[in-house]
Amino acid sequence: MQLESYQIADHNNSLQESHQRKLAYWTEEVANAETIIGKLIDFQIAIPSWALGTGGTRFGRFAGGGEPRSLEEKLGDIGLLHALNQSSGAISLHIPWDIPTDPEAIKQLAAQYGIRFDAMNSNTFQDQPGQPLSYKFGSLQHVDPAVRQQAVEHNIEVIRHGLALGSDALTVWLADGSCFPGQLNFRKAFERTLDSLQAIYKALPDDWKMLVEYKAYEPNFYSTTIGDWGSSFLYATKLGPKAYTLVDLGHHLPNANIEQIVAILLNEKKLGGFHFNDSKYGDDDLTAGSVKPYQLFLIFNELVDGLDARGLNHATSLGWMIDASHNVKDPLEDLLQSVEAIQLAYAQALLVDRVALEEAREANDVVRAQEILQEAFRTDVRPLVAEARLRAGGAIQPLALYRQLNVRQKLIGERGTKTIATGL
Ligand SMILES: [Mn+2]
Repeated sequence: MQLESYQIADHNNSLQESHQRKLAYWTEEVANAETIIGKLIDFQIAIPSWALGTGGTRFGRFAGGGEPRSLEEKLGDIGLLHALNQSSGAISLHIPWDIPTDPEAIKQLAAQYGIRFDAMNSNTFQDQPGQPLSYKFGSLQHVDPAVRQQAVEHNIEVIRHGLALGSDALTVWLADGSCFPGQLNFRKAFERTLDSLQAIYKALPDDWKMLVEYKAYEPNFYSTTIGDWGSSFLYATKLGPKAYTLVDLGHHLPNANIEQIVAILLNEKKLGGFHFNDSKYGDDDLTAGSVKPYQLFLIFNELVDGLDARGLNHATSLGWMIDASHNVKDPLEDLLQSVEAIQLAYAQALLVDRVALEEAREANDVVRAQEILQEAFRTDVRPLVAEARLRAGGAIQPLALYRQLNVRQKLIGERGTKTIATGL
Protein backbone atom coordinates (compact mmCIF):
# COMPACT_ATOMS: atom_id res chain seq x y z
CA MET A 1 0.00 0.00 0.00
CA GLN A 2 1.06 3.57 -0.53
CA LEU A 3 0.13 6.63 1.50
CA GLU A 4 -1.61 9.39 -0.40
CA SER A 5 -0.41 12.91 0.26
CA TYR A 6 -3.95 14.07 1.08
CA GLN A 7 -4.06 11.55 3.95
CA ILE A 8 -1.00 13.16 5.51
CA ALA A 9 -2.32 16.65 4.78
CA ASP A 10 -5.71 15.87 6.40
CA HIS A 11 -3.97 14.48 9.46
CA ASN A 12 -1.71 17.51 9.75
CA ASN A 13 -4.60 19.93 9.31
CA SER A 14 -6.50 18.28 12.13
CA LEU A 15 -3.52 18.71 14.47
CA GLN A 16 -2.24 22.04 13.17
CA GLU A 17 -3.77 24.25 15.87
CA SER A 18 -2.48 22.38 18.88
CA HIS A 19 0.88 21.84 17.19
CA GLN A 20 1.31 25.55 16.53
CA ARG A 21 0.44 26.30 20.13
CA LYS A 22 3.20 23.98 21.38
CA LEU A 23 5.67 25.24 18.81
CA ALA A 24 5.10 28.89 19.74
CA TYR A 25 7.31 28.55 22.81
CA TRP A 26 10.21 27.51 20.60
CA THR A 27 9.86 30.17 17.96
CA GLU A 28 9.53 32.87 20.61
CA GLU A 29 11.91 31.71 23.34
CA VAL A 30 14.66 29.63 21.80
CA ALA A 31 17.29 31.33 19.67
CA ASN A 32 18.53 28.31 17.73
CA ALA A 33 15.16 26.63 17.12
CA GLU A 34 15.41 27.14 13.35
CA THR A 35 18.90 25.61 13.24
CA ILE A 36 17.72 22.59 15.19
CA ILE A 37 14.71 22.10 12.90
CA GLY A 38 17.00 22.28 9.86
CA LYS A 39 19.36 19.68 11.30
CA LEU A 40 16.46 17.39 12.18
CA ILE A 41 15.15 17.57 8.63
CA ASP A 42 18.56 16.50 7.27
CA PHE A 43 19.02 13.65 9.73
CA GLN A 44 18.11 10.28 8.22
CA ILE A 45 18.19 6.94 9.98
CA ALA A 46 18.61 3.77 7.94
CA ILE A 47 16.20 0.92 8.47
CA PRO A 48 17.64 -2.59 8.35
CA SER A 49 15.89 -4.90 5.94
CA TRP A 50 15.63 -7.56 8.66
CA ALA A 51 13.69 -5.36 11.08
CA LEU A 52 10.50 -5.32 9.01
CA GLY A 53 9.40 -8.78 10.02
CA THR A 54 8.62 -9.92 13.53
CA GLY A 55 11.77 -10.79 15.41
CA GLY A 56 12.15 -14.03 17.25
CA THR A 57 13.95 -15.12 20.34
CA ARG A 58 15.62 -18.50 20.74
CA PHE A 59 12.35 -19.63 22.32
CA GLY A 60 10.06 -18.78 19.49
CA ARG A 61 8.57 -16.29 17.14
CA PHE A 62 5.09 -14.81 16.99
CA ALA A 63 4.49 -13.52 13.48
CA GLY A 64 2.19 -10.53 13.34
CA GLY A 65 0.89 -10.90 9.80
CA GLY A 66 1.35 -8.85 6.66
CA GLU A 67 5.11 -9.17 6.76
CA PRO A 68 7.01 -8.28 3.59
CA ARG A 69 7.63 -11.35 1.43
CA SER A 70 10.27 -9.87 -0.83
CA LEU A 71 12.83 -7.12 -1.08
CA GLU A 72 10.30 -5.09 -3.07
CA GLU A 73 7.80 -5.32 -0.22
CA LYS A 74 10.48 -4.45 2.32
CA LEU A 75 11.20 -1.30 0.34
CA GLY A 76 7.46 -0.66 0.31
CA ASP A 77 7.38 -0.86 4.12
CA ILE A 78 10.29 1.55 4.48
CA GLY A 79 8.57 3.78 1.92
CA LEU A 80 5.59 3.89 4.29
CA LEU A 81 7.78 4.77 7.25
CA HIS A 82 9.57 7.45 5.28
CA ALA A 83 6.32 8.94 4.01
CA LEU A 84 5.13 9.18 7.62
CA ASN A 85 8.26 10.57 9.27
CA GLN A 86 10.51 11.74 6.38
CA SER A 87 13.47 10.50 8.43
CA SER A 88 13.80 6.88 7.29
CA GLY A 89 15.21 7.51 3.83
CA ALA A 90 17.71 4.67 3.76
CA ILE A 91 17.78 0.88 3.87
CA SER A 92 20.55 -1.37 5.10
CA LEU A 93 20.50 -4.70 3.28
CA HIS A 94 21.49 -8.07 4.55
CA ILE A 95 23.03 -10.60 2.20
CA PRO A 96 21.99 -13.36 1.54
CA TRP A 97 18.55 -12.60 2.97
CA ASP A 98 17.95 -9.79 0.47
CA ILE A 99 19.86 -10.52 -2.71
CA PRO A 100 18.49 -8.22 -5.42
CA THR A 101 17.76 -10.24 -8.56
CA ASP A 102 17.40 -7.08 -10.65
CA PRO A 103 19.50 -4.34 -9.04
CA GLU A 104 18.45 -1.64 -11.51
CA ALA A 105 14.75 -2.26 -10.88
CA ILE A 106 15.36 -2.30 -7.12
CA LYS A 107 17.30 0.97 -7.33
CA GLN A 108 14.45 2.57 -9.26
CA LEU A 109 11.86 1.34 -6.81
CA ALA A 110 13.90 2.67 -3.88
CA ALA A 111 14.27 6.02 -5.63
CA GLN A 112 10.49 6.24 -6.02
CA TYR A 113 10.20 6.00 -2.23
CA GLY A 114 13.09 8.43 -1.68
CA ILE A 115 15.25 5.68 -0.20
CA ARG A 116 19.00 5.23 -0.66
CA PHE A 117 21.12 2.17 0.11
CA ASP A 118 23.06 2.41 3.34
CA ALA A 119 25.72 -0.06 4.52
CA MET A 120 25.54 -3.63 3.25
CA ASN A 121 25.67 -6.41 5.83
CA SER A 122 27.38 -9.74 5.28
CA ASN A 123 26.39 -12.93 7.04
CA THR A 124 28.88 -15.56 8.10
CA PHE A 125 27.09 -16.35 11.34
CA GLN A 126 24.84 -19.02 9.88
CA ASP A 127 25.11 -21.66 7.18
CA GLN A 128 23.10 -21.13 4.03
CA PRO A 129 21.50 -23.91 1.96
CA GLY A 130 24.02 -25.36 -0.46
CA GLN A 131 26.99 -23.73 1.23
CA PRO A 132 29.98 -26.10 0.96
CA LEU A 133 31.70 -25.40 4.29
CA SER A 134 30.22 -24.73 7.72
CA TYR A 135 30.68 -21.69 9.98
CA LYS A 136 29.95 -23.73 13.09
CA PHE A 137 33.43 -22.99 14.44
CA GLY A 138 33.81 -19.54 13.01
CA SER A 139 34.26 -17.87 9.67
CA LEU A 140 37.04 -15.30 9.26
CA GLN A 141 38.86 -16.82 12.26
CA HIS A 142 38.37 -20.47 11.26
CA VAL A 143 41.32 -22.86 11.60
CA ASP A 144 40.66 -24.15 8.06
CA PRO A 145 41.87 -21.69 5.40
CA ALA A 146 39.19 -22.94 3.00
CA VAL A 147 36.44 -21.81 5.37
CA ARG A 148 38.11 -18.45 5.80
CA GLN A 149 38.38 -18.11 2.03
CA GLN A 150 34.69 -18.92 1.62
CA ALA A 151 33.81 -16.22 4.17
CA VAL A 152 36.12 -13.69 2.50
CA GLU A 153 34.54 -14.41 -0.89
CA HIS A 154 31.07 -13.96 0.59
CA ASN A 155 32.02 -10.51 1.88
CA ILE A 156 33.42 -9.57 -1.52
CA GLU A 157 30.18 -10.74 -3.12
CA VAL A 158 28.29 -8.47 -0.70
CA ILE A 159 30.44 -5.54 -1.83
CA ARG A 160 29.53 -6.35 -5.44
CA HIS A 161 25.80 -6.34 -4.62
CA GLY A 162 26.27 -3.03 -2.83
CA LEU A 163 28.09 -1.48 -5.77
CA ALA A 164 25.22 -2.38 -8.06
CA LEU A 165 22.81 -0.57 -5.72
CA GLY A 166 24.86 2.52 -4.94
CA SER A 167 25.82 1.61 -1.38
CA ASP A 168 29.22 2.74 -0.10
CA ALA A 169 29.84 0.73 3.05
CA LEU A 170 30.22 -2.85 4.23
CA THR A 171 29.38 -3.78 7.80
CA VAL A 172 31.13 -6.88 9.08
CA TRP A 173 29.74 -8.44 12.20
CA LEU A 174 31.21 -11.77 13.19
CA ALA A 175 29.76 -14.34 15.51
CA ASP A 176 33.29 -15.79 15.67
CA GLY A 177 34.59 -16.70 19.09
CA SER A 178 34.49 -19.68 21.40
CA CYS A 179 32.02 -21.23 23.78
CA PHE A 180 34.41 -22.91 26.20
CA PRO A 181 37.78 -22.20 27.76
CA GLY A 182 40.55 -23.90 25.86
CA GLN A 183 38.62 -24.08 22.60
CA LEU A 184 40.48 -21.28 20.87
CA ASN A 185 43.98 -19.90 20.64
CA PHE A 186 43.08 -16.23 21.12
CA ARG A 187 46.22 -14.89 19.46
CA LYS A 188 45.91 -17.11 16.42
CA ALA A 189 42.17 -16.39 16.10
CA PHE A 190 42.91 -12.65 16.18
CA GLU A 191 45.64 -12.96 13.54
CA ARG A 192 43.60 -15.19 11.24
CA THR A 193 40.69 -12.75 11.49
CA LEU A 194 43.00 -9.86 10.65
CA ASP A 195 44.33 -11.72 7.57
CA SER A 196 40.78 -12.38 6.39
CA LEU A 197 39.66 -8.80 7.00
CA GLN A 198 42.70 -7.57 5.08
CA ALA A 199 41.68 -9.70 2.10
CA ILE A 200 38.20 -8.14 2.19
CA TYR A 201 39.63 -4.67 2.69
CA LYS A 202 41.71 -5.13 -0.48
CA ALA A 203 38.49 -5.63 -2.45
CA LEU A 204 36.86 -2.53 -0.95
CA PRO A 205 36.36 0.32 -3.44
CA ASP A 206 38.30 3.49 -2.63
CA ASP A 207 35.23 5.51 -1.69
CA TRP A 208 33.78 2.79 0.55
CA LYS A 209 33.98 2.32 4.30
CA MET A 210 34.40 -0.95 6.12
CA LEU A 211 32.56 -0.91 9.43
CA VAL A 212 33.86 -3.43 11.97
CA GLU A 213 31.14 -4.22 14.49
CA TYR A 214 32.05 -5.66 17.88
CA LYS A 215 29.98 -7.62 20.35
CA ALA A 216 30.83 -8.78 23.84
CA TYR A 217 29.22 -12.21 23.70
CA GLU A 218 26.55 -14.29 21.97
CA PRO A 219 26.19 -16.58 20.09
CA ASN A 220 29.58 -17.58 21.44
CA PHE A 221 29.49 -17.39 25.21
CA TYR A 222 33.08 -17.65 26.37
CA SER A 223 34.95 -15.35 24.00
CA THR A 224 34.17 -13.22 21.00
CA THR A 225 37.05 -12.52 18.66
CA ILE A 226 35.94 -8.93 18.03
CA GLY A 227 34.50 -8.58 21.51
CA ASP A 228 34.85 -4.91 22.36
CA TRP A 229 35.61 -1.48 20.96
CA GLY A 230 39.31 -1.98 21.67
CA SER A 231 39.51 -5.04 19.42
CA SER A 232 37.47 -3.33 16.73
CA PHE A 233 39.66 -0.22 16.99
CA LEU A 234 42.77 -2.40 16.64
CA TYR A 235 41.42 -4.05 13.51
CA ALA A 236 40.25 -0.75 12.03
CA THR A 237 43.64 0.81 12.71
CA LYS A 238 45.59 -2.11 11.28
CA LEU A 239 43.34 -2.32 8.21
CA GLY A 240 43.70 1.31 7.13
CA PRO A 241 41.89 4.60 6.58
CA LYS A 242 38.73 3.08 5.07
CA ALA A 243 38.08 0.92 8.14
CA TYR A 244 36.07 2.17 11.12
CA THR A 245 34.47 0.89 14.28
CA LEU A 246 30.73 0.43 14.37
CA VAL A 247 29.00 0.81 17.73
CA ASP A 248 25.89 -1.26 18.35
CA LEU A 249 24.36 -0.05 21.60
CA GLY A 250 23.41 -3.59 22.67
CA HIS A 251 26.84 -5.11 22.16
CA HIS A 252 28.47 -4.10 25.42
CA LEU A 253 28.81 -5.71 28.79
CA PRO A 254 26.24 -4.35 31.26
CA ASN A 255 26.73 -0.76 32.41
CA ALA A 256 29.51 0.02 29.93
CA ASN A 257 29.97 3.75 29.51
CA ILE A 258 29.04 3.88 25.82
CA GLU A 259 29.14 7.67 25.62
CA GLN A 260 32.79 7.65 26.66
CA ILE A 261 33.60 4.98 24.06
CA VAL A 262 31.89 7.08 21.41
CA ALA A 263 33.78 10.23 22.43
CA ILE A 264 37.18 8.53 22.17
CA LEU A 265 36.46 6.72 18.89
CA LEU A 266 35.16 9.91 17.29
CA ASN A 267 38.18 11.84 18.45
CA GLU A 268 40.49 9.17 17.04
CA LYS A 269 38.66 9.42 13.67
CA LYS A 270 37.65 5.79 13.87
CA LEU A 271 33.94 5.96 14.61
CA GLY A 272 32.13 4.89 11.45
CA GLY A 273 28.59 4.10 12.33
CA PHE A 274 25.87 3.26 14.74
CA HIS A 275 23.32 0.57 15.39
CA PHE A 276 20.61 1.94 17.65
CA ASN A 277 18.54 -0.19 19.98
CA ASP A 278 18.04 -0.42 23.72
CA SER A 279 18.49 -3.06 26.37
CA LYS A 280 17.95 -3.85 29.99
CA TYR A 281 20.21 -6.90 30.34
CA GLY A 282 22.10 -7.91 27.23
CA ASP A 283 21.67 -7.55 23.50
CA ASP A 284 17.93 -7.22 23.97
CA ASP A 285 17.41 -5.29 20.72
CA LEU A 286 14.57 -3.28 22.24
CA THR A 287 13.15 -0.06 20.82
CA ALA A 288 15.70 2.78 20.92
CA GLY A 289 15.12 4.98 23.95
CA SER A 290 12.59 2.63 25.54
CA VAL A 291 14.65 1.69 28.59
CA LYS A 292 17.52 4.17 28.90
CA PRO A 293 16.60 7.43 27.17
CA TYR A 294 19.11 9.38 29.27
CA GLN A 295 21.93 7.16 28.03
CA LEU A 296 20.79 7.74 24.45
CA PHE A 297 20.85 11.49 25.09
CA LEU A 298 24.34 11.31 26.66
CA ILE A 299 25.58 9.39 23.62
CA PHE A 300 24.13 12.03 21.29
CA ASN A 301 25.63 14.72 23.46
CA GLU A 302 29.09 13.25 22.77
CA LEU A 303 28.28 12.75 19.09
CA VAL A 304 27.24 16.36 18.57
CA ASP A 305 30.19 17.61 20.59
CA GLY A 306 32.70 15.38 18.79
CA LEU A 307 31.31 15.99 15.29
CA ASP A 308 31.28 19.75 15.86
CA ALA A 309 34.82 19.67 17.25
CA ARG A 310 35.97 18.08 13.98
CA GLY A 311 33.72 20.26 11.81
CA LEU A 312 31.82 17.25 10.48
CA ASN A 313 28.31 17.08 9.05
CA HIS A 314 25.95 15.45 11.55
CA ALA A 315 23.77 13.84 8.92
CA THR A 316 26.37 12.39 6.56
CA SER A 317 29.64 11.77 8.40
CA LEU A 318 28.54 8.63 10.21
CA GLY A 319 26.25 5.75 9.31
CA TRP A 320 23.07 5.95 11.40
CA MET A 321 21.05 2.79 11.57
CA ILE A 322 18.55 1.00 13.72
CA ASP A 323 19.33 -2.60 14.60
CA ALA A 324 16.45 -3.91 16.62
CA SER A 325 14.19 -6.92 16.69
CA HIS A 326 10.57 -6.95 17.64
CA ASN A 327 8.96 -9.98 19.21
CA VAL A 328 5.77 -8.45 20.59
CA LYS A 329 5.29 -5.26 18.60
CA ASP A 330 4.23 -4.45 15.08
CA PRO A 331 7.70 -3.91 13.53
CA LEU A 332 6.63 -0.76 11.70
CA GLU A 333 5.18 0.80 14.84
CA ASP A 334 8.33 -0.11 16.70
CA LEU A 335 10.52 1.49 14.02
CA LEU A 336 8.45 4.68 14.14
CA GLN A 337 9.04 4.76 17.89
CA SER A 338 12.78 4.14 17.51
CA VAL A 339 13.25 6.86 14.90
CA GLU A 340 11.34 9.33 17.06
CA ALA A 341 13.41 8.46 20.15
CA ILE A 342 16.63 8.98 18.19
CA GLN A 343 15.43 12.34 16.88
CA LEU A 344 14.42 13.46 20.36
CA ALA A 345 17.82 12.56 21.82
CA TYR A 346 19.54 14.31 18.91
CA ALA A 347 17.42 17.45 19.32
CA GLN A 348 18.09 17.51 23.06
CA ALA A 349 21.83 17.19 22.42
CA LEU A 350 21.60 20.16 20.05
CA LEU A 351 20.09 22.17 22.90
CA VAL A 352 23.05 21.73 25.25
CA ASP A 353 24.75 25.00 26.07
CA ARG A 354 28.27 23.89 25.18
CA VAL A 355 30.02 27.11 26.09
CA ALA A 356 28.50 27.07 29.57
CA LEU A 357 29.26 23.36 29.91
CA GLU A 358 32.94 23.89 29.14
CA GLU A 359 33.10 26.79 31.59
CA ALA A 360 31.57 24.61 34.29
CA ARG A 361 34.08 21.87 33.55
CA GLU A 362 37.03 24.24 33.63
CA ALA A 363 35.80 25.54 36.98
CA ASN A 364 35.26 22.00 38.32
CA ASP A 365 31.64 22.97 38.88
CA VAL A 366 30.22 19.46 38.88
CA VAL A 367 26.73 20.51 39.87
CA ARG A 368 26.47 23.13 37.14
CA ALA A 369 27.75 20.69 34.50
CA GLN A 370 25.11 18.14 35.47
CA GLU A 371 22.42 20.84 35.52
CA ILE A 372 23.31 21.93 31.98
CA LEU A 373 22.95 18.41 30.62
CA GLN A 374 19.76 17.67 32.50
CA GLU A 375 18.24 20.99 31.53
CA ALA A 376 18.50 19.87 27.91
CA PHE A 377 17.38 16.32 28.61
CA ARG A 378 14.31 17.47 30.53
CA THR A 379 13.16 19.81 27.80
CA ASP A 380 10.19 18.62 25.78
CA VAL A 381 11.53 18.82 22.24
CA ARG A 382 8.63 16.92 20.65
CA PRO A 383 7.16 20.04 18.99
CA LEU A 384 10.52 20.69 17.29
CA VAL A 385 10.73 17.14 15.95
CA ALA A 386 7.11 17.33 14.79
CA GLU A 387 7.78 20.65 13.07
CA ALA A 388 10.77 19.17 11.24
CA ARG A 389 8.57 16.32 10.02
CA LEU A 390 5.81 18.72 9.00
CA ARG A 391 8.15 20.89 6.96
CA ALA A 392 9.67 17.83 5.29
CA GLY A 393 6.24 16.63 4.22
CA GLY A 394 5.69 14.01 6.92
CA ALA A 395 3.00 13.59 9.55
CA ILE A 396 2.85 15.54 12.81
CA GLN A 397 2.10 12.28 14.63
CA PRO A 398 3.29 9.36 12.46
CA LEU A 399 2.26 6.58 14.81
CA ALA A 400 -1.23 8.00 15.32
CA LEU A 401 -1.73 8.30 11.57
CA TYR A 402 -0.37 4.78 11.00
CA ARG A 403 -3.02 3.44 13.36
CA GLN A 404 -5.77 5.68 12.09
CA LEU A 405 -5.19 4.43 8.55
CA ASN A 406 -5.15 0.78 9.68
CA VAL A 407 -1.91 0.22 7.82
CA ARG A 408 -1.18 -3.17 9.33
CA GLN A 409 -4.68 -4.47 8.55
CA LYS A 410 -4.25 -3.32 4.96
CA LEU A 411 -0.85 -5.01 4.70
CA ILE A 412 -2.38 -8.22 6.05
CA GLY A 413 -5.12 -7.86 3.44
CA GLU A 414 -2.53 -7.54 0.69
CA ARG A 415 -0.04 -10.11 1.89
CA GLY A 416 -1.91 -12.48 4.19
CA THR A 417 -1.55 -13.42 7.83
CA LYS A 418 1.03 -16.15 7.45
CA THR A 419 3.79 -14.32 5.63
CA ILE A 420 7.25 -14.50 7.06
CA ALA A 421 9.98 -12.03 6.22
CA THR A 422 13.50 -13.34 5.71
CA GLY A 423 15.71 -12.79 8.69
CA LEU A 424 16.32 -14.29 12.08
MN1 LIG B 1 24.21 -4.57 15.04
